[in-house]
Formats: sequence, C-alpha cells, structure tokens
Amino acid sequence: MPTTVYDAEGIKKSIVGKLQRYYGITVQEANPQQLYRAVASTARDQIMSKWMISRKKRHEQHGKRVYYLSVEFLMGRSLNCNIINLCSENAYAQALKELDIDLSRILPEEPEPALGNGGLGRLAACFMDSLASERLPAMGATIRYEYGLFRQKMVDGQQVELPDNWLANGNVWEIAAAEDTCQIQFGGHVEKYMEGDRECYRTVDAYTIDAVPYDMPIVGYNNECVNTLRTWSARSQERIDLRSFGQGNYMKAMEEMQMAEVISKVLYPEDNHYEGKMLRLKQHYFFTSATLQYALKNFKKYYGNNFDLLPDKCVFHINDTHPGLAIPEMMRLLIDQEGLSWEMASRITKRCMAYTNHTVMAEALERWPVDMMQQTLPRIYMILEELNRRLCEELFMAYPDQWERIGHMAIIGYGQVHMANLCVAMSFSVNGVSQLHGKILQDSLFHDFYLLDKRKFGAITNGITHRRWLLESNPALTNLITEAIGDGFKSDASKLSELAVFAEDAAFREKFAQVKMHNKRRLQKLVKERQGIDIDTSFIFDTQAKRLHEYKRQMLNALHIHVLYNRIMDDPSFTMPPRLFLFGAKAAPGYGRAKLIIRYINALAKLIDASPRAREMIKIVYIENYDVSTAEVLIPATEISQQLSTAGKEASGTGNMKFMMNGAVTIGTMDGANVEIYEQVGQDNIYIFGMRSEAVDRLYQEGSYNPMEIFESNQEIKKAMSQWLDGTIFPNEPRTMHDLYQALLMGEWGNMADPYLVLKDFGSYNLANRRMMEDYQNKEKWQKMAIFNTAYSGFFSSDRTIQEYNDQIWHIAPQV
Ligand code: 26W
Repeated sequence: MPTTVYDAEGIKKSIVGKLQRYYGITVQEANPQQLYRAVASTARDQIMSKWMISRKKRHEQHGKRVYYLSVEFLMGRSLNCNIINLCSENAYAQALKELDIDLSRILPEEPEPALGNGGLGRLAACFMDSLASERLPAMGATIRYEYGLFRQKMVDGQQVELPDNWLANGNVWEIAAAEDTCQIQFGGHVEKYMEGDRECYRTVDAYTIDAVPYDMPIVGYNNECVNTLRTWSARSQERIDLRSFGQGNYMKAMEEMQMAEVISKVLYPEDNHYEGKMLRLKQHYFFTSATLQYALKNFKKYYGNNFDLLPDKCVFHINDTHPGLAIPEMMRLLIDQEGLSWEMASRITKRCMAYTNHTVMAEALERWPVDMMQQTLPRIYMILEELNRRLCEELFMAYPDQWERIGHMAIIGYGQVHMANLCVAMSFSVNGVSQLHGKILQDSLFHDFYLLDKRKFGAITNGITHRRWLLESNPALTNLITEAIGDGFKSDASKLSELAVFAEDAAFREKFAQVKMHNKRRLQKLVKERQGIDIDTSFIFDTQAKRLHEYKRQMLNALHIHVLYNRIMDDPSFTMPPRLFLFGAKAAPGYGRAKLIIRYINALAKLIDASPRAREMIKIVYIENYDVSTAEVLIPATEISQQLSTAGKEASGTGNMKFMMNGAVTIGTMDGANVEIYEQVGQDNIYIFGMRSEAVDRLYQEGSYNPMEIFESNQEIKKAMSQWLDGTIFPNEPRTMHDLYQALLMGEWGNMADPYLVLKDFGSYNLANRRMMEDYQNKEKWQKMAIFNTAYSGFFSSDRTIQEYNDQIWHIAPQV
C-alpha cells in the first residue's frame, strides 16, 4: 500500500487535490471553510494510517486497555493540536505559506465540540491527550450529543441561551463504526424462566433503541499511539418505510423515531447540580451499556468465555457517578447473557471498576428515585436490589445494629438509589482529584466506607495537557521557553523547572513580559471583533473564568470591584494601578441566582464605564460564551488568576493550573489544587487569603456565623450592598438584587445566611488584593513571580496525572 508522504510538498499536493475533488475549485477560489476541510482532511489521512497500525499493534500485544467512561468530553477544536502532536507544525506552516493560506484564518472554521459543561468534561479531554502521549491503550466513551452546551449571548446584561448545533456541517474527525452498532433496552418487565435447574431472567416487552458508534482518533504526541474517543448516537429501530407511509402511519413512525433519538439530542447544562430527570437516566444507561457490550464483544473475540481474564484485559473508569450503571450492567451481561453465577459476576465486576469522585457538594450527588429506576431499567433495578441486600448484610457484620450508619451507606435507601454508594462499594479503587479533596472523601463523605477498606481510597491530583494549554494556545511563550531550555519540556513537562534560573536574567524577564504583551494584544483583538469593546493593554489583565456558581464566588470578586469603585468615587485622591477585570462564565439556564450575579457584573461594568474617573482605573469585560477556544486566548493574556472558591468546596480546579502555566499569578483560597499550587510556587509567588477548610467546617457546625455583624461593622460592604437596592446598580428595577441581598444577609427558606462566606472572607480578600497591587508596581518582582509560576507548573501536566492513575490503579503496559 503506498503511504502518502507528509512533507510540505505532500501536504500541498493533498490540499490542492482535495479542493479539486471535493469542490472542483482552486486554492484561490476556496473560502475559509473549504480550506479548513481540505487541510483537516489532509491531517486526517495522515492520522488514519497511524490509527490502523496502532490498533493492529494493540491486538498483537494482547495488553490491557482502559475504557474511560464519561458523560462529558469537552474536547475543543482538534486541527491545530493534531498537527502539533503529529510533529508536523513546520511542514504544514511551509505548505500553507507556499499556498498563501493563513492558518489562523482557517482554524476558527472548525466547530468546537462542546460536549461538556466544565471541569469534569475538560479533564476527560486532557486525559485522552495524555493517555495517547503516554502510549497507554485507551478508549474514551460518551454520548454523541447532537447539541452541545448552549452558546451564551448577553442581551441587556442578561444571559440568553442559544442552541449549539455543532454537527450542522458535519464533523471531519469522526467515522461511523456501524459494525459495532448494538441494542439498548428500556422499560418492559422481567420474567423468570428455568434453563435446566438454573433460574434465569429476561426482560420482555422492552423498547429497543440502536446505539451507533462514531469514532474520533486521539493522536499521541511524537509517538505511534492513536487511541479512540467513541461517541454513541441513539437511533430508532423504526426507520420510516413506504408501507407505513401508505397506511397513514407516517406521522406515528416519525414520532416514535424522534422519541428514541432524543436520547442523544442534547447535553444537560447543569454543572454541579443534580436533578432526577428520566431522560438523563436513559442517557447514562445508554452509553454505558453500549460501551460495555462492545468491550465484552471485543474481549470474547480474543479470549472466548474465559471471563476470569477480563480484569487483566479491561479496566472501566467511572468518571463521577454518571456512568455508575456500568456496575449493574456488567453484572447483567455476565449473568443473563454469559451465564455466570452471581458470585463469579460480582467478583469479576468489582475487579474491573474504578471510580473517581469530582464533587462533595450535596446537591450534586446523584440519587435516582426508586420507581423511576424500576420503570426505566427493571432488570438493572433487580440487580441493584440484590447488590444492596448483600452490601447491607456485610455492613451489618461490621456495624451491628447501627441502622442509621448502614442507611447512609446503602445503595438503596429512603426511596432512592444512591449512586456514590454503589460506586464506592463496587469499585476496587476510589479516588479524589486533589490531595485536600482525597482527604475530605476519607474524613467525611466516604468516612464509613474508608474505615472498612482503607486500601482502595486514594487521591490523584488533576492535571492539564500542556500540549493544548501551552504549546497550542501560547506559541510565543513556547518559543521563548524552547530558546531558553530546549524542547525537552514538550514531552516531559517537569523540565519546565529549568526555567526558574532565568528569573534572575533581566533580558529574559523582558522577553517574558513582551510575550505577555503580545498575548494581551491577541485578546484585545478578539474582544474588539467579538464584542466591539475596546480594552487597554496597559491595564492589568485580571481574570476569573469558570462556570458560574455561588461556591466559586464570582460574587466576592464583583463586590470587591464595587468597593473599589466607591473608593474612587468617594475619595478624589484615591488611585490604583489600572486594572481590567475579565469574567468568563456560563450559568446553568435554571440557576436563577447565578444569572443574577451575571446581571450584577454587567451592571457594574456599565456603572464604571459611565464615570470618566472610574474608567481610568477600572474596566470590566464579561467575555461572552466562554468555551475552550476562548480560554485558549484568554488564559495566555492573563496576569492575575482569580481562584476564590469557599475552602473545601472546589474538588480540585483545573483552570487554576492553566493560568499558572501561562505565567499568571494566583489570588486564591486554600482549596482544591490551589493548595498544591501554593506548595509548588511557595508563599512568595501566590496570594492566599480566606478561611481554611477545617475552619469553614467548624463554622458550619457551630452555626454561629452571622454575616449581618460584618455588614454592620464594615462600612464599605454596607455601602456597596445598600447600593444594590437603592437604584445605583439597577436604576430602572431597584428590586432586582433583592434575592441576593436576602440570601447573603438573612438566609431564605431556612437556609443559612451567606453559606459560601462571601462576607466572612471579604476582609482577607481585600488585604490580599492590596498586597498584590503593591507588588505589581514593582516590575522586576512581578516578572519573577510570573516566571516562577510557569517554571513550577510542570507538576500539573496531565501526563503526570495519568502516570499516577496507571501506577496506582490501572497497571496497563504502554504500547511498544
Ligand atoms: C448531575 C449533575 C452534575 C453535573 C456535573 C453533578 C456533578 C458534575 C461534575 C462532577 C461537576 C464538575 O465538573 N466537577 C469538577 O470536576 C473537576 C475535575 O475533577 C474539578 O477540577 C472541579 O473542582 C470540580 O468542580
């Protein structure tokens, strides 16, 4: 088979040829979309042949493979990252130059697959990059949502959601794997029957839906490994046929088809907030069952019915509880379809399943109503009942007569299926995503399980792929680093530490500052093009970008800006270094309070813009539709990274790591991975403020916190919050902020006032800001801090994270 050569000449030929064959046009005639397709499908050809070889090698090696099950994969665009991982940057640059094509104009033509909400989904995407780069055989599995996370628009300072029809023009990177289509059953009821003297179960009168897989290649960096991200699409079995059309059943057939296909229609936009919606339950079962069916089919091809071998060949990683139904589904497949005994099946299942928890927030923990589970998945529910019966029996031995304790640990209790308990009880490994989070799991959320089996609990600190978050998103810094320390850091991020000595080098510091300015200009251009707003690059760029949530405390940032504004207005002699506050955040569409916070930020922006004196020192820009591509421009331009979560609430955070790697200095609480950023950079290169998580817990337990006292004693807070209601912020609707005011000072519906301790931490945050602004004025000091942040960020590469998962949990041999 002739292999295509991918030097610049080969790339040029391929692009020209594709334009001719696909569209019958020349390079000069092609529009950016057509050029994008020609370039992307050239890279795809290059990847395809590697993919085939990689698959063949994996089969020959008979090794173990991880199936990473996640309801979200927030991948971002692929073309540029693929070119980088293929180590073909120079070849493409030269080819495109000779064809007079501007790569930066065609990259934005790729629709961004936004198949995720935030941290959990983006982590899964970073993991896919690192798995392939570490040559570990892996398949990611999720749903092929036809509509990804909504696009956000601001209208009159308020968030409006628009549908994200990302597949409208097709997707260059996926190929359908029709041969692996399988069937998923919902509803019906369970029937018992005998096979010899064995009791067997089958589901009858169920509704069957096809699951059709689409595969996306995941290219490892500078190696021969190409893994797969498999997305499952729901397809009705009732294709419309002419007969039913003739019989007047056309509309009915159409309706049934649509009912089935809604399963993969849209991504749920709630992040860290659980609602027991039947469609969501169906989504979770749909892609887990499909993935398990495929994995078993694949296993049997090589090892027949020797299921004892399964845990040596497959490990299923459950990314938060959403794919937790993998546990009873594996039991069902092994018992009902393969004829194994309950004991055999549960032993094997337990040795195959590993679970990562990503949140301790009570309102985010999945609990399904028993009757919904029973109706939707009757056989799965039966299995859950039996799992629960056996678990409770064991628990009773360990904790005799401690019914309340057992109730909290049970899989089924108080009319609900408790997914976290299922995952903890039935996995061989349970881990948190930062050291602090791991400790909280052991000490509180899963404490009673921890006491029973300490060995299976662990903590593995999250990471980010430095290929996307440094090489791809910050080429200027990448070049500067390469000039200084060579390019070893590209495959081994720990080498970034070699940069630290350059902090003492004045010429290097100057270049580092120039790179930051270059990236600030890049953001300036984007903000102008997308939102028509002018920003001044001499301002400090200060960013808080993450999902909008009360616990992340965008409110603390906003209230502080509000106070700064009042200082400027009240004191004609007050000055501060000019500071641009950037926000990027989507709010869940049904999360009213989060949407109010957006309105508050936008109203403040308007208020400040209206004052000639204030706008010399403060500017707020709310970046619309914060997504992966926007982050890639926003983060490299940022000088101050705001990581303000109430201590104990943010499991890890990963944005914090991206900012750090790009030379931003963090102002943050001792929460999640901020603690470890602090350990890496040392106390002189970070601004830590606020209560520690143990103190927060004590405060909750004592129940004595009264934010009203702070309100009454801190005149700056009092004035700002009073302006919420006196028409200063919302002149036309002075009652807009009433709910927030109430929630922070009085609490509502029996909830405690200010549960996220905005007022409690305000004073300490204010002081940290003051120190930071003083330091910023010392250019040399600030530049050193920025360099140290990049230099000590290597620990946060997801390559390190993946190595830890492999050493501690998966034990997979790298592909040779
Ligand atoms: C069912 C509703 C729902 C949806 C999403 C509940 C919980 C989630 C996710 C687990 C929320 C999430 O993304 N958690 C984030 O996971 C990141 C990756 O580990 C962490 O860095 C963040 O701290 C954590 O909030």
